[in-house]
Amino acid sequence: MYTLGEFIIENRDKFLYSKEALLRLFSSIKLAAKSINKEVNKAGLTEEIMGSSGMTNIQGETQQKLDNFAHRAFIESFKSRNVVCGIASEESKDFIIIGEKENENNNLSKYIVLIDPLDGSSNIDVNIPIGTIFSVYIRKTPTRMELTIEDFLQRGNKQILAGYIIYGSSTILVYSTGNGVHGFTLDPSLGTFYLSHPDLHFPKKIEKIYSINEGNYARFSDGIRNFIRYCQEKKENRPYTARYIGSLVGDFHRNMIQGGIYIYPETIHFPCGKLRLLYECNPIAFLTEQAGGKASDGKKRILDIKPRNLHQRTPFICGPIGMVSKLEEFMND
Ligand code: P6P
Repeated sequence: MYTLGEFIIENRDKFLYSKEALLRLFSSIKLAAKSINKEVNKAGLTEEIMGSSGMTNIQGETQQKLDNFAHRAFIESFKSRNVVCGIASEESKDFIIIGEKENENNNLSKYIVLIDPLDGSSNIDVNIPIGTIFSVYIRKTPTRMELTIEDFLQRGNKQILAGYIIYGSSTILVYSTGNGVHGFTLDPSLGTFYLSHPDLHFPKKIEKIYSINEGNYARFSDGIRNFIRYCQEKKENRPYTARYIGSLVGDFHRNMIQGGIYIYPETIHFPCGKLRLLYECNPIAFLTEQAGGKASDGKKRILDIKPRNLHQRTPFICGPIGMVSKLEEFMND
Protein backbone atom coordinates (compact mmCIF):
# COMPACT_ATOMS: atom_id res chain seq x y z
CA MET A 1 0.00 0.00 0.00
CA TYR A 2 1.48 3.37 -1.03
CA THR A 3 2.13 6.02 1.57
CA LEU A 4 1.50 9.61 0.41
CA GLY A 5 5.25 10.21 0.27
CA GLU A 6 5.89 7.11 -1.88
CA PHE A 7 3.02 8.05 -4.19
CA ILE A 8 4.64 11.45 -4.79
CA ILE A 9 8.22 10.15 -5.06
CA GLU A 10 7.05 7.68 -7.72
CA ASN A 11 5.40 10.66 -9.43
CA ARG A 12 2.10 8.78 -9.58
CA ASP A 13 0.29 12.09 -9.73
CA LYS A 14 2.47 13.62 -12.50
CA PHE A 15 2.95 16.91 -10.62
CA LEU A 16 4.30 19.47 -13.11
CA TYR A 17 6.52 21.34 -10.64
CA SER A 18 9.19 20.41 -8.16
CA LYS A 19 8.58 17.02 -6.51
CA GLU A 20 10.73 18.19 -3.61
CA ALA A 21 8.45 21.20 -3.12
CA LEU A 22 5.35 18.97 -3.25
CA LEU A 23 6.87 16.69 -0.63
CA ARG A 24 7.59 19.73 1.58
CA LEU A 25 4.07 21.09 1.08
CA PHE A 26 2.55 17.77 2.09
CA SER A 27 4.97 17.39 4.95
CA SER A 28 3.55 20.64 6.38
CA ILE A 29 -0.05 19.71 5.62
CA LYS A 30 0.26 16.23 7.14
CA LEU A 31 1.94 17.56 10.29
CA ALA A 32 -0.83 20.11 10.90
CA ALA A 33 -3.57 17.64 9.96
CA LYS A 34 -2.35 15.05 12.46
CA SER A 35 -2.16 17.64 15.20
CA ILE A 36 -5.70 18.88 14.43
CA ASN A 37 -6.98 15.32 14.15
CA LYS A 38 -5.70 14.59 17.67
CA GLU A 39 -7.58 17.59 19.08
CA VAL A 40 -10.77 16.90 17.08
CA ASN A 41 -10.84 13.31 18.32
CA LYS A 42 -10.71 14.33 21.97
CA ALA A 43 -12.76 17.53 21.65
CA GLY A 44 -15.42 16.15 23.95
CA LEU A 45 -12.91 15.53 26.70
CA THR A 46 -10.96 18.75 26.91
CA GLU A 47 -12.94 21.83 27.81
CA GLU A 48 -10.19 24.15 26.66
CA ILE A 49 -10.55 23.03 23.03
CA MET A 50 -14.35 22.83 22.84
CA GLY A 51 -16.79 25.47 21.83
CA SER A 52 -16.41 29.12 21.00
CA SER A 53 -13.25 31.14 21.51
CA GLY A 54 -15.45 34.13 22.35
CA MET A 55 -13.97 35.88 19.29
CA THR A 56 -15.37 36.37 15.81
CA ASN A 57 -13.47 35.82 12.57
CA ILE A 58 -13.18 38.21 9.64
CA GLN A 59 -16.68 37.19 8.55
CA GLY A 60 -18.11 38.15 11.91
CA GLU A 61 -18.76 34.47 12.61
CA THR A 62 -18.20 33.00 16.05
CA GLN A 63 -14.71 31.55 16.02
CA GLN A 64 -14.44 28.10 17.57
CA LYS A 65 -11.38 27.39 19.70
CA LEU A 66 -10.42 24.64 17.26
CA ASP A 67 -10.59 27.13 14.36
CA ASN A 68 -7.90 29.11 16.09
CA PHE A 69 -5.88 26.03 16.90
CA ALA A 70 -6.08 24.77 13.31
CA HIS A 71 -5.11 28.17 11.88
CA ARG A 72 -2.02 28.35 14.09
CA ALA A 73 -1.10 24.72 13.38
CA PHE A 74 -0.96 25.34 9.63
CA ILE A 75 0.90 28.65 9.90
CA GLU A 76 3.55 27.08 12.13
CA SER A 77 3.94 23.92 10.04
CA PHE A 78 4.31 25.88 6.78
CA LYS A 79 6.82 28.21 8.44
CA SER A 80 8.94 25.31 9.67
CA ARG A 81 9.15 23.59 6.26
CA ASN A 82 10.22 26.79 4.47
CA VAL A 83 8.28 25.96 1.29
CA VAL A 84 5.57 28.63 1.33
CA CYS A 85 6.12 32.39 1.01
CA GLY A 86 2.59 33.51 1.86
CA ILE A 87 -0.70 32.26 3.28
CA ALA A 88 -4.28 33.55 3.19
CA SER A 89 -6.54 32.01 5.81
CA GLU A 90 -10.22 32.31 6.62
CA GLU A 91 -9.10 33.15 10.15
CA SER A 92 -6.96 36.12 9.16
CA LYS A 93 -8.14 39.42 7.65
CA ASP A 94 -5.01 39.94 5.54
CA PHE A 95 -2.60 37.54 3.92
CA ILE A 96 0.39 36.45 5.98
CA ILE A 97 3.90 36.78 4.56
CA ILE A 98 5.94 33.77 5.62
CA GLY A 99 9.01 35.46 4.25
CA GLU A 100 11.58 34.06 1.93
CA LYS A 101 14.47 32.21 3.40
CA GLU A 102 16.97 30.39 1.30
CA ASN A 103 16.17 26.74 1.97
CA GLU A 104 18.93 24.19 1.73
CA ASN A 105 18.42 23.85 -2.04
CA ASN A 106 18.62 27.59 -2.47
CA ASN A 107 15.23 27.71 -4.16
CA LEU A 108 13.34 30.60 -2.69
CA SER A 109 9.88 29.43 -1.75
CA LYS A 110 7.51 30.51 -4.50
CA TYR A 111 4.33 28.77 -3.39
CA ILE A 112 1.37 30.45 -1.79
CA VAL A 113 -1.41 28.71 0.12
CA LEU A 114 -5.05 29.71 0.67
CA ILE A 115 -6.74 27.76 3.41
CA ASP A 116 -9.88 27.27 5.43
CA PRO A 117 -8.17 25.68 8.44
CA LEU A 118 -11.34 24.11 9.82
CA ASP A 119 -14.51 24.37 7.76
CA GLY A 120 -17.83 23.49 9.37
CA SER A 121 -16.32 24.02 12.82
CA SER A 122 -19.74 24.81 14.34
CA ASN A 123 -20.30 21.05 14.02
CA ILE A 124 -17.41 20.23 16.35
CA ASP A 125 -19.57 20.12 19.47
CA VAL A 126 -22.08 17.74 17.87
CA ASN A 127 -19.58 15.26 16.39
CA ILE A 128 -20.34 15.85 12.71
CA PRO A 129 -17.40 15.52 10.25
CA ILE A 130 -15.46 18.75 9.63
CA GLY A 131 -12.58 19.55 7.34
CA THR A 132 -9.58 21.58 6.23
CA ILE A 133 -9.67 22.92 2.66
CA PHE A 134 -6.46 24.09 0.92
CA SER A 135 -5.44 25.59 -2.39
CA VAL A 136 -1.89 26.19 -3.71
CA TYR A 137 -0.63 28.57 -6.42
CA ILE A 138 2.69 29.76 -7.71
CA ARG A 139 3.26 33.43 -6.82
CA LYS A 140 2.86 35.96 -9.65
CA THR A 141 5.39 38.48 -8.36
CA PRO A 142 9.03 37.50 -8.90
CA THR A 143 10.80 35.94 -5.90
CA ARG A 144 12.69 38.44 -3.70
CA MET A 145 9.96 41.02 -4.39
CA GLU A 146 7.34 41.78 -1.74
CA LEU A 147 4.19 39.64 -2.12
CA THR A 148 1.11 41.60 -3.17
CA ILE A 149 -2.61 40.85 -2.95
CA GLU A 150 -2.52 39.96 -6.64
CA ASP A 151 -0.49 36.86 -5.75
CA PHE A 152 -3.59 35.65 -3.88
CA LEU A 153 -6.35 36.89 -6.20
CA GLN A 154 -5.62 34.38 -8.95
CA ARG A 155 -8.36 32.52 -10.82
CA GLY A 156 -9.01 28.97 -9.62
CA ASN A 157 -7.87 27.61 -12.98
CA LYS A 158 -4.30 28.58 -11.91
CA GLN A 159 -4.25 26.23 -8.92
CA ILE A 160 -1.37 23.73 -8.98
CA LEU A 161 -2.64 21.73 -6.00
CA ALA A 162 -5.94 21.62 -4.11
CA GLY A 163 -7.43 19.32 -1.53
CA TYR A 164 -9.10 18.77 1.80
CA ILE A 165 -8.68 16.72 4.94
CA ILE A 166 -11.93 15.30 6.35
CA TYR A 167 -11.93 14.58 10.08
CA GLY A 168 -14.71 12.01 10.25
CA SER A 169 -15.10 8.30 11.05
CA SER A 170 -11.58 8.23 9.64
CA THR A 171 -9.23 11.04 8.67
CA ILE A 172 -8.72 11.20 4.91
CA LEU A 173 -6.52 13.57 2.89
CA VAL A 174 -7.94 14.03 -0.63
CA TYR A 175 -6.03 16.07 -3.23
CA SER A 176 -5.38 16.71 -6.90
CA THR A 177 -2.47 18.28 -8.77
CA GLY A 178 -4.50 18.28 -11.97
CA ASN A 179 -4.09 14.59 -12.79
CA GLY A 180 -7.02 12.96 -11.05
CA VAL A 181 -8.15 12.94 -7.41
CA HIS A 182 -6.52 10.66 -4.85
CA GLY A 183 -7.43 9.91 -1.23
CA PHE A 184 -5.12 8.83 1.60
CA THR A 185 -6.42 7.52 4.92
CA LEU A 186 -4.53 8.18 8.15
CA ASP A 187 -3.47 5.15 10.16
CA PRO A 188 -3.45 6.89 13.55
CA SER A 189 -1.42 4.09 15.16
CA LEU A 190 1.46 4.86 12.77
CA GLY A 191 0.73 8.51 11.97
CA THR A 192 0.95 7.61 8.27
CA PHE A 193 -1.40 8.43 5.38
CA TYR A 194 -1.92 5.42 3.06
CA LEU A 195 -3.45 5.46 -0.43
CA SER A 196 -7.04 4.29 0.07
CA HIS A 197 -9.01 6.03 -2.71
CA PRO A 198 -6.94 6.08 -5.96
CA ASP A 199 -8.43 8.07 -8.85
CA LEU A 200 -11.68 9.18 -7.20
CA HIS A 201 -14.51 9.96 -9.65
CA PHE A 202 -18.18 10.84 -9.48
CA PRO A 203 -19.84 7.47 -10.25
CA LYS A 204 -20.84 7.19 -13.90
CA LYS A 205 -24.63 7.42 -14.45
CA ILE A 206 -25.41 7.48 -10.73
CA GLU A 207 -26.99 10.77 -9.68
CA LYS A 208 -28.88 10.17 -6.51
CA ILE A 209 -28.24 12.83 -3.86
CA TYR A 210 -29.03 16.51 -3.63
CA SER A 211 -27.51 18.55 -0.79
CA ILE A 212 -28.96 21.96 0.05
CA ASN A 213 -30.22 23.66 3.22
CA GLU A 214 -33.96 23.43 2.52
CA GLY A 215 -34.59 25.60 5.58
CA ASN A 216 -34.02 28.48 3.15
CA TYR A 217 -36.61 27.10 0.69
CA ALA A 218 -39.04 30.01 1.07
CA ARG A 219 -36.30 32.41 0.05
CA PHE A 220 -34.74 30.45 -2.82
CA SER A 221 -35.16 31.65 -6.40
CA ASP A 222 -37.84 29.93 -8.51
CA GLY A 223 -35.10 28.09 -10.40
CA ILE A 224 -33.68 26.51 -7.24
CA ARG A 225 -37.18 25.64 -5.96
CA ASN A 226 -38.12 24.08 -9.30
CA PHE A 227 -34.95 21.97 -9.23
CA ILE A 228 -35.71 20.76 -5.69
CA ARG A 229 -39.20 19.79 -6.77
CA TYR A 230 -37.71 18.06 -9.84
CA CYS A 231 -35.50 16.01 -7.49
CA GLN A 232 -38.45 15.17 -5.24
CA GLU A 233 -40.80 13.98 -7.99
CA LYS A 234 -40.70 10.22 -7.85
CA LYS A 235 -39.83 9.20 -11.40
CA GLU A 236 -38.32 5.79 -12.17
CA ASN A 237 -34.97 7.24 -13.18
CA ARG A 238 -34.82 9.89 -10.48
CA PRO A 239 -34.68 8.15 -7.07
CA TYR A 240 -33.07 11.22 -5.53
CA THR A 241 -32.52 11.49 -1.80
CA ALA A 242 -31.77 14.59 0.31
CA ARG A 243 -28.60 14.57 2.36
CA TYR A 244 -27.19 17.72 4.04
CA ILE A 245 -24.99 17.82 7.14
CA GLY A 246 -24.02 21.50 7.11
CA SER A 247 -20.36 20.70 6.53
CA LEU A 248 -19.09 21.31 2.98
CA VAL A 249 -16.22 18.82 3.17
CA GLY A 250 -18.46 16.08 4.58
CA ASP A 251 -21.25 16.70 2.06
CA PHE A 252 -18.85 16.95 -0.87
CA HIS A 253 -16.84 13.84 0.07
CA ARG A 254 -20.03 11.73 0.27
CA ASN A 255 -21.44 13.22 -2.96
CA MET A 256 -18.23 12.63 -4.94
CA ILE A 257 -18.20 8.97 -3.90
CA GLN A 258 -21.95 8.23 -4.10
CA GLY A 259 -23.05 10.67 -6.83
CA GLY A 260 -24.65 13.90 -5.69
CA ILE A 261 -24.91 17.64 -6.12
CA TYR A 262 -24.07 20.26 -3.47
CA ILE A 263 -25.83 23.62 -3.72
CA TYR A 264 -25.31 26.81 -1.70
CA PRO A 265 -27.13 29.55 -3.66
CA GLU A 266 -27.84 33.17 -2.80
CA THR A 267 -30.11 33.43 0.26
CA ILE A 268 -31.61 36.39 2.09
CA HIS A 269 -28.77 36.21 4.67
CA PHE A 270 -26.09 35.66 2.01
CA PRO A 271 -27.15 37.56 -1.15
CA CYS A 272 -23.79 36.64 -2.78
CA GLY A 273 -23.84 33.08 -1.44
CA LYS A 274 -22.21 32.01 1.83
CA LEU A 275 -19.16 30.08 0.72
CA ARG A 276 -15.83 31.81 0.07
CA LEU A 277 -14.47 31.69 -3.46
CA LEU A 278 -10.74 31.50 -2.73
CA TYR A 279 -10.35 28.88 0.00
CA GLU A 280 -13.58 26.88 -0.20
CA CYS A 281 -15.13 27.00 -3.69
CA ASN A 282 -11.99 27.11 -5.88
CA PRO A 283 -10.29 24.07 -4.30
CA ILE A 284 -13.55 22.05 -4.20
CA ALA A 285 -14.34 23.11 -7.78
CA PHE A 286 -10.84 22.00 -8.88
CA LEU A 287 -11.40 18.57 -7.29
CA THR A 288 -14.94 18.41 -8.76
CA GLU A 289 -13.67 18.85 -12.32
CA GLN A 290 -10.77 16.47 -11.76
CA ALA A 291 -13.33 13.90 -10.55
CA GLY A 292 -15.36 14.29 -13.76
CA GLY A 293 -17.91 16.78 -12.42
CA LYS A 294 -18.86 20.43 -12.92
CA ALA A 295 -18.73 23.45 -10.60
CA SER A 296 -20.43 26.79 -11.26
CA ASP A 297 -22.11 29.76 -9.59
CA GLY A 298 -25.24 28.98 -11.60
CA LYS A 299 -23.94 30.84 -14.63
CA LYS A 300 -20.12 30.85 -14.68
CA ARG A 301 -17.48 28.16 -14.19
CA ILE A 302 -16.14 28.72 -10.67
CA LEU A 303 -12.51 28.29 -11.76
CA ASP A 304 -12.83 31.15 -14.27
CA ILE A 305 -14.08 33.75 -11.79
CA LYS A 306 -11.58 36.60 -11.24
CA PRO A 307 -11.38 37.16 -7.47
CA ARG A 308 -11.80 40.74 -6.25
CA ASN A 309 -10.92 40.25 -2.58
CA LEU A 310 -9.57 37.55 -0.26
CA HIS A 311 -12.83 36.74 1.50
CA GLN A 312 -15.35 37.22 -1.29
CA ARG A 313 -18.33 34.89 -1.35
CA THR A 314 -20.03 33.23 -4.30
CA PRO A 315 -23.06 31.06 -4.96
CA PHE A 316 -21.69 27.52 -5.31
CA ILE A 317 -22.92 24.40 -7.12
CA CYS A 318 -20.77 21.31 -7.63
CA GLY A 319 -21.50 17.73 -8.62
CA PRO A 320 -22.14 15.41 -11.57
CA ILE A 321 -22.22 17.26 -14.90
CA GLY A 322 -25.81 16.14 -15.65
CA MET A 323 -27.21 17.38 -12.31
CA VAL A 324 -25.34 20.70 -12.37
CA SER A 325 -26.39 21.35 -15.98
CA LYS A 326 -30.02 20.48 -15.14
CA LEU A 327 -30.00 22.94 -12.23
CA GLU A 328 -28.44 25.64 -14.43
CA GLU A 329 -31.28 25.09 -16.92
CA PHE A 330 -33.85 25.68 -14.18
CA MET A 331 -31.94 28.74 -12.88
CA ASN A 332 -31.64 30.31 -16.30
CA ASP A 333 -35.19 29.52 -17.50
P1 P6P B 1 -25.79 26.60 6.55
C1 P6P B 1 -19.97 25.74 7.33
O1 P6P B 1 -20.21 26.93 8.07
C2 P6P B 1 -20.18 26.10 5.86
O2 P6P B 1 -19.27 27.07 5.48
C3 P6P B 1 -20.07 24.86 5.00
O3 P6P B 1 -19.15 23.94 5.48
C4 P6P B 1 -21.49 24.30 5.02
O4 P6P B 1 -21.81 23.54 3.86
C5 P6P B 1 -22.35 25.57 5.10
O5 P6P B 1 -21.52 26.59 5.68
C6 P6P B 1 -23.55 25.36 5.99
O6 P6P B 1 -24.28 26.58 6.00
O7 P6P B 1 -26.25 28.01 6.29
O8 P6P B 1 -26.59 25.60 5.74
O9 P6P B 1 -25.70 26.23 8.00
